[in-house]
Amino acid sequence: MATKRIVIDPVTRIEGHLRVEAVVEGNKITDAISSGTIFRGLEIILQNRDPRDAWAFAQRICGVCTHVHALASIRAVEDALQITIPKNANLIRNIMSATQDIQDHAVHFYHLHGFDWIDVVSALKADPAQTSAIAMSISKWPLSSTSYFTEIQNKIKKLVESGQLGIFANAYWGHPAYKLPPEVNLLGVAHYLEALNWQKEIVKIHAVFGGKNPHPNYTVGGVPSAINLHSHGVINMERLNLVKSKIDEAKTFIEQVLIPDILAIAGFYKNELWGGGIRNYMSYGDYPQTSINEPDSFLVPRGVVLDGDLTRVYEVDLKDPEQIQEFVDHSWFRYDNPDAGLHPWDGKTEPQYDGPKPPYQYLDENKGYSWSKSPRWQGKPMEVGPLARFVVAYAKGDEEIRHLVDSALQKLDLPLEALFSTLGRTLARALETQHRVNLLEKFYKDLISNIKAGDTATFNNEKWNPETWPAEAQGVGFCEAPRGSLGHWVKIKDGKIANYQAVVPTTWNASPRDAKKQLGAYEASIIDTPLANPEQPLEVLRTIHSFDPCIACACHLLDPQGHELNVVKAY
Ligand code: NFE
Ligand code: MG
Repeated sequence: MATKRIVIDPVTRIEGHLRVEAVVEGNKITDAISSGTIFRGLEIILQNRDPRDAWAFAQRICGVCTHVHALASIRAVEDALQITIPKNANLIRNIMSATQDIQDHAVHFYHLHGFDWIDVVSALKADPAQTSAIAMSISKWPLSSTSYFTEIQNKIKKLVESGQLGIFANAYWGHPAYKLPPEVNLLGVAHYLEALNWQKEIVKIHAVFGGKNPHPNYTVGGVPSAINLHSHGVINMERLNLVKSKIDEAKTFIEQVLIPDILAIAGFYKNELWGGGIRNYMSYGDYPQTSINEPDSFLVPRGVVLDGDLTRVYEVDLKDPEQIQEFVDHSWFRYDNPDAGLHPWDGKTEPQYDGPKPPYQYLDENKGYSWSKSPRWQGKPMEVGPLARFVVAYAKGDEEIRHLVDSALQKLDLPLEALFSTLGRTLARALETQHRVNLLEKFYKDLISNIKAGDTATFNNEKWNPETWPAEAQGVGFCEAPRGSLGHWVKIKDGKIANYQAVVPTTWNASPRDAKKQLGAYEASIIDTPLANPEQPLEVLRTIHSFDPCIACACHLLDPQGHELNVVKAY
């Protein structure tokens, strides 16, 4: 059968530059490569700096997951220097993380991924009265009248008639793989616009505790937020009440808009259960109730599930040199031994581009083809992210996750196996917002009762002076970022950073092949995907987007020449 090679470059509605090439036989994908096409070098920039400053540089790895790199960085330094943090600091960090997850997931669902499923142009054909009836049948969200949806439809009409689609440009409108009736498409567009407004409200929680968003402030030893309930200029009762009001708003939005939407939309796509890929899932775990050093206290559990087998969960040890390693034999980096993996404490960032000279037609999968490395756990490729966290938690018997998953699948009349798919990944991310808003309520309550009991400490300065540090130390800091397991490994020597490596969620998922030719999670996930129209590979975009790619994070490495790759091509 004749084969074709499709190139999508750049994949849009993501952060950064991702290129995907897929080999198509007939209308099925038989091979794929995923390439991160930017280099920035943040790990090099961190060398020789004061470890207490590392978070501020590391945080600039990304502007989407704006807080997690700061958190992983300070946790790494605290691990190296054995610094413990006050209870309030742990609670506030958990509140910051849950806030980040909710905002990032909602933006992904509506703004980065929604239009893979919702056809804006079809919404013009909708009967607003029917949209209103559907909206009222699935939710008590007040913005649901016929006149409201008519107004939204008129807005879209004006845009389409102007010929300038603006935020709605660059999509395969009218593609046969769109399955929603016009009325549900109209509902989706309305909520796209509402979510755009709402997402800026939830991040005010970051501004309260971290001064601003994106990139809230942090500090090694705690959080930089002084608490005094009766004082101006610090965290007081008025600020905490604002936080509570944003948590309440988020809960209403998630329960009345986001969750009903995902269930309604998934109902029309539930027969499309491809996109599972490697079915190895990993979570480092996060949301410690006591300390990050006590994984048993994590409210998002740690573990690995292999090949979708929910009967067994493997332990993960981030300090074991055999467990987590990065390979570069298909990346544009140099190791002394190109086939060996390096644990991040001994990791190297030495760029060595040996790809084709731009402009080029195709990359060569037998050579280097990405600025992303290939991380592996025990030599195996892993998927990380909301679905991975859900699979691990489900396998470990986490009751809340089991309830969330079982009730959603029951409503959709789908078996558990359906989770291992593009749809399952998108469903898990949406359901995770419900889990996180429940956590937000809990952490907020715990914070208030701890403060009311008289504990206002937020910072531990015992080891602030570098003279108290050992001559050499090493640590690892981790968290569960919106896109998955994130780790920063630091080595400190004579008060300065001697080595720094970040292995981020998108590096796991977007990774190229390794020395054993095992595909990364994106690559494996699109194999066997049927394409309705290979000239318009919407199904590929759906699956790749379902991971919520962030190439700025994955490559954390700028292309000094600024390669001209910003053309979407489909051969
Ligand atoms: Ni730039 Fe990130 C997240 C991290 S990478 S978005 O979430 O870490 O996947
Ligand atoms: Mg790295």
